[in-house]
Amino acid sequence: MNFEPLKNTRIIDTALGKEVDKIPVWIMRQAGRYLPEFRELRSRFDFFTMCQTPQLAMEVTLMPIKRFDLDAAIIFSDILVIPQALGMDVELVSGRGMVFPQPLKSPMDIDKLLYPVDVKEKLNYVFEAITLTRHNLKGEVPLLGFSGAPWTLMCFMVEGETSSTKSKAKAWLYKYPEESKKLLDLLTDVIIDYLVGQIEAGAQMIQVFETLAEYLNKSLFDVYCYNYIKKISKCVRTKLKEKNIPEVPMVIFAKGAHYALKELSEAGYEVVSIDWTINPEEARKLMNSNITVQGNLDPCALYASSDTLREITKNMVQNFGKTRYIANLGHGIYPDMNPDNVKIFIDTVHSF
Ligand code: 1CP
Repeated sequence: MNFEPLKNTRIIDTALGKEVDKIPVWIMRQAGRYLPEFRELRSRFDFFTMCQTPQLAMEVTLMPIKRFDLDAAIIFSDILVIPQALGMDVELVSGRGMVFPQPLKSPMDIDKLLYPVDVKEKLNYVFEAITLTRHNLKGEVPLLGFSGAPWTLMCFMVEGETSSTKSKAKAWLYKYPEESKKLLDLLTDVIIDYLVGQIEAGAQMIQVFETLAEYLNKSLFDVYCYNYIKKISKCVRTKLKEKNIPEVPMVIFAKGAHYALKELSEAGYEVVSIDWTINPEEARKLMNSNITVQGNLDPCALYASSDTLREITKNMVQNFGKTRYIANLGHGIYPDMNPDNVKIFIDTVHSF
């Protein structure tokens, strides 16, 4: 595909445990609603139309790169494109968030999913967006791909709508353990093909979002989360080898899974991303030392005054230590945050 050579390799090098000149930094949800230029474009197009139109997805991906000294771009898309590829309707409804008009109401609904699915065909628009974006990045920074992890996707597919307890999805784990595993297995297989497709299309690093791990405990995590995220890292690498495509570093973000940090550091990912509720030093102690850690500024620290934000960011970097560390927020940035503070955060990280 003849992409230009990568000029900024900080984030890749750090993921692989190599020394770098400056601490790399990117921001979860950096390509979204807090940017006026995004809101302008979004006022003219439906959200999923934007995801499905490679030219628009590319433009949004580049927006934060044009503004800030970021060390990575992340492809503009959403984790819910997988349920869509499986035949489910998903709508972004103003004031309600993501809505599935027909969620999975009982395990019998699993058979209604369009599975097996030809990921190459159904999600080709994401692959095209990745290739187009790689060309337009001209090697400035690496391009990250991503996917939701099985439990998080299952949660959305069963809940159908924002819920504070996730009790419908959790009820499945207690009432229908075997059927839940069937669904998680199916999602795992789709995710593996989806990630391999993204890497084939030009993604240079991959993040797996298990955002809803915080609703599990260790025993549920062991059965309904861990095996699947391990299978993803293992099978993605095996499939890449079979296709003679070089491996890329992989990041796992299992939000709230402090009860399983050691296991996460042994799940076959180069990087473990941690949320803001755990102290970096503590987290490192719990994990294998050969892992790179990403995180973990409380997103709300971006509401602080410039001086306070600089102070908090400095403390965070010191707490992580400068090696095997990728700076980020502990979760995605919120729509009402000030882009000027994003700049302060990034520049403070780079000033070390
Ligand atoms: O205009 C709008 O309102 C759209 C807002 C928006 C955006 C910009 C949504 C709706 N998704 C996205 C993009 C997106 N989603 C990215 C793009 C790249 C980037 O990071 O800049 C990524 C990585 C995601 C991932 C994602 N989507 C996650 C996992 C990460 C996380 O933050 O926890 C989740 C849970 C979603 C679902 C989702 N997408 C959008 C909404 C409102 C939601 C949450 C729904 C809910 O919690 O009820």
